[in-house]
Parts: sequence; C-alpha cells; structure tokens
Amino acid sequence: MVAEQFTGDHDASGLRFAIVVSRFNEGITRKLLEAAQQTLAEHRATAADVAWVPGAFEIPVVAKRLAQTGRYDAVICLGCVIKGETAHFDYVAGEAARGIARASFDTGVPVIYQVLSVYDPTQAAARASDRLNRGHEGALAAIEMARLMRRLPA
Ligand code: INI
Repeated sequence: MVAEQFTGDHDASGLRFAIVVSRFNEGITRKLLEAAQQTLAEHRATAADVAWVPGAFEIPVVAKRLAQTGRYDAVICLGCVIKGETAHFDYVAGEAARGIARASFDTGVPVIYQVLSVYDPTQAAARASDRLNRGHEGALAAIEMARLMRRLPA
C-alpha cells in the first residue's frame, strides 16, 4: 500500500487572493505587485484585492486581518527593505518576517513572504525586474499553497 502524497499545483481558477504591499521603496514594490498580479491572472485567479501599507513593518497586522476574514485562499506580502546606515533595517526586516509567519500560523491561511531584504538598491532592482521578479514567485507560491491546503485532510 502506498502512503498518500499531498501536493499543490498552479491552477488558480476559482481561488481568491489578497496582496499586502508596502509603499516604502515604491519604485520596487510596485514592480513586485505588477508581476504578482500578472502571474495570478495567467493562472486564472480572480483579481486579487490589494491593501497598501506605509512600510514593511506594517505588513503583518494587515495580512493577519485579511487572512482572518476567511475570504482568501492565501495572502501575498510584498515589500522592500534596504539596509541603511543604522540598525533600523534589522528591526524592520526581522519584524516583518516574524509577523508574516505568525499571521500564517495564527490563522491557518498561507501568508506568503516576499519582502526583499537587501543591502543596496541594485540588489532590489535585480529582484524586481522583467527577467527575475520575486512578485512572480510569490504569486506561484500562493497558488501552490492554496491548492495544497484544499487537498490536505480536514
Ligand atoms: N520600511 C520599508 O518597507 N523598507 C525600508 O527599507 C525601511 N527603512 O529602511 O526604514 C522601512 N521603514 C519604515 C517602516 O517599515 C515603518 O513604516 C515605520 O517604521 C513606521 O512604523
């Protein structure tokens, strides 16, 4: 007898997503958003609801609130933290990551982490380009997780 294997796939038809995106470093985060929206559309998802927050630090509370509504199969978090000359970067990036993980654990809804944490603007641009874009990867992860969650035993 073969044990069951649970996997997701990338068919997003009928799935609903929310995206939380931060305005800080908006030149980058808008590109992440556009790539995520395009990828969701290519995989036949319903158009995602979008919530804008001031910075990455504010993403978790909004992600958790959206996940709690029960309206979404997954929530995608997009942001960009760039290291400056102080320790601020470490706190913002660390709390964003921790809070996003907690929003997912607390609600049981997949909450996808695509907050860039980089050392300079060049690294950020390289991850939000037409060639490589973490928004695209975030959307694919959200679809796969949403499909997997539907297949897992209740
Ligand atoms: N927020 C970011 O999203 N990216 C950053 O690079 C950043 N830096 O460097 O300061 C940043 N700070 C703002 C922070 O997220 C909060 O909005 C702010 O501290 C108010 O709570």
